[in-house]
Amino acid sequence: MKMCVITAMLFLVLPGQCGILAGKVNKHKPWIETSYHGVIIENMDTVMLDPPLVALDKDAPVPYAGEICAFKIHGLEAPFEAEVLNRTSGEGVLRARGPIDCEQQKEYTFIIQAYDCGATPSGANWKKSHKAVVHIQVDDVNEFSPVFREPLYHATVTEGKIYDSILQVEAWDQDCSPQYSQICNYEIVTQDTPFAIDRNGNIRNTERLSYDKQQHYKIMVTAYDCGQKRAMESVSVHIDVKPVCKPGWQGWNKRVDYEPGTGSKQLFSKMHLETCDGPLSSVRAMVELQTSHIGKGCDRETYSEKSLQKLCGAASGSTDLLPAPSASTNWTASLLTDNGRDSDLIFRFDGRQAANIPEWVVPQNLTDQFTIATWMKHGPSPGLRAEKETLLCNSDKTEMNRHHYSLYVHNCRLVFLLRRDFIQLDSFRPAEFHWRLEQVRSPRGTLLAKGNGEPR
Ligand SMILES: [Ca+2]
Ligand SMILES: [Ca+2]
Ligand SMILES: [Ca+2]
Repeated sequence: MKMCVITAMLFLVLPGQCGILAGKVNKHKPWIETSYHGVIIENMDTVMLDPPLVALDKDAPVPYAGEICAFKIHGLEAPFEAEVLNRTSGEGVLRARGPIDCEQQKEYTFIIQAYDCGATPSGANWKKSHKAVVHIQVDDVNEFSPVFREPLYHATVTEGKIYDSILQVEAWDQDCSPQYSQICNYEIVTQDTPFAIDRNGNIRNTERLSYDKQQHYKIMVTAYDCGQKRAMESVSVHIDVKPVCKPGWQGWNKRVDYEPGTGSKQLFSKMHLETCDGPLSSVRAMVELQTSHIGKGCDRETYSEKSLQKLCGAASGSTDLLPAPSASTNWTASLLTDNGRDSDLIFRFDGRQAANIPEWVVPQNLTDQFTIATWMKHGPSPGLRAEKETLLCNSDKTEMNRHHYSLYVHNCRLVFLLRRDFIQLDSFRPAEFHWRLEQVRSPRGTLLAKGNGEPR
């Protein structure tokens, strides 16, 4: 009897020699750790478990009873499954049943149990281990790029100021981890702007802005997550520059152009008083009008004769036919004058008197190119309408009946007569230039004529 027991024990420890007997006994349940910690990278299926998934069975190496047949997971919602890799060693693997999305769920906790293969090939009389807790953490993949919260940013700044922050832009990122979802950096994409942005999205100006120089800026800004993924689309930031409020009269121009004879004209129709919301006790305005002479025009009353010639484009080396009277220039001494100063003297001619300019002053023969510049205020004609009013005349010394050249007003025209071959006494070939000028017709107009024209 005692021998039989020993024999039976021998069969148990040597299952290969007596499979039938051994297969009927499954004494021990498998053993696993009490908890596991796993990590899975999102969108992958393999879970890295710590410690590794291994079930031990004290019945080993008895077939079935000492082998591991399954790991079962409890928790319907857990998208994981476990598979036995090696029944004898008890090694297993844990993997995802489908794609794991970190943005959906970052962690999973469930129960796992190991099952041995039972006492027989049919699996009868199997044993299961205790319940172990598995905690899975999903590792993030940087799938998403930053997106700005607003489609457009807008701010207004006052010129001349330096701001610490004009405005703050903000981007966000859909990834599940701080590393891949936090915004680590912002950047201004537009080149050469007077703005800078910090890592929190605060935009500041790097120099004082001038409303007169530029009233509007448009800059593009991008963002990076902490995984260095850049926003797919930059955002537009519009910055308007507002002028500093300057109290005073506004909406008027210093210069007003007025054409003589066009009737009355409102000078400051859009003028208003800007008080910049300051208190106002009384308003006193004084308007002073100055005739500012027409730019580069020939302004007889402001410029000296020399400056005038320059302005009118008269050639250098010109001859002043009506200089102020002096010891050497006495031919203007008897003329009526206004109260002008020496170089600005205005002579008055009434049709009865003239200045005889000495021969040495006047060119006898005008060259191919010459300019005659004259300024006059043409009063009402004292005589008949058809009478010639001569401004300048060079004639024969005797009789004075042949004009070599002459500038005169006749009817409504300014006429210049030129006879180039006056030395030949028998020939008479004058050329006449006629200008129909508005100034000549107007009795009070100002006359300015340059002696360049085509023979009529
Ligand atoms: Ca067992
Ligand atoms: Ca992700
Ligand atoms: Ca990201």
